[in-house]
Amino acid sequence: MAIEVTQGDITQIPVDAIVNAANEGLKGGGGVDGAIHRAGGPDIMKECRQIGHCPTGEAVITTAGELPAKKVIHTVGPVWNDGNKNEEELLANAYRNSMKVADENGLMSISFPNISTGIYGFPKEKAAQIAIETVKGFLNNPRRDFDVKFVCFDNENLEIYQKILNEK
Ligand code: AR6
Repeated sequence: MAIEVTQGDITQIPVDAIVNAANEGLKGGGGVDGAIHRAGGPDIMKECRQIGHCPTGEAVITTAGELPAKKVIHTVGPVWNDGNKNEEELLANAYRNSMKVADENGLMSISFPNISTGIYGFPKEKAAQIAIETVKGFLNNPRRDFDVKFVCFDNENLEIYQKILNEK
């Protein structure tokens, strides 16, 4: 088991599965979702349309199109409201269900963007704690041999992840 943090564009880093921070309609959008569809080409959207919908906290899988990956796992993080709308549990679900889909499909290396911390406004520090705890929990119980990369785009997230991972 390996967890690492790196900075960059998630569409450029080869792995088995790239996780997308999508919306419930799987309609594409800005942020990392836009970057994934742009770099991966139209086949990803074709499969998203066939699937149609993904509830917050769940995850679905499509082709990776032209991306350097076998599959894209689309998950939907929560929109941050005031913290009393179950946001923390829903974010944990998004990470856990993405890992579960990777596991079910035999995808052993997986990269995550910082789900919900862009347009959806989730506080970054809290989101990073949840992401790391949830992924570690999944990898340890039962023990599983995955390579997980947290791909940070902005410096703030990178520093937060480095701090948390170095502390533990
Ligand atoms: N590679 C890695 N991370 C990226 C990239 C990239 N190329 N581009 C942006 N990020 P966001 P959300 C980071 O807004 O908050 C979309 O419209 C970004 O800096 O992409 O979950 C969807 O369709 C931030 O840290 O996703 C949904 O409607 C992180 O990715 C909505 O946004 C997540 O920011 C989802 O919002």
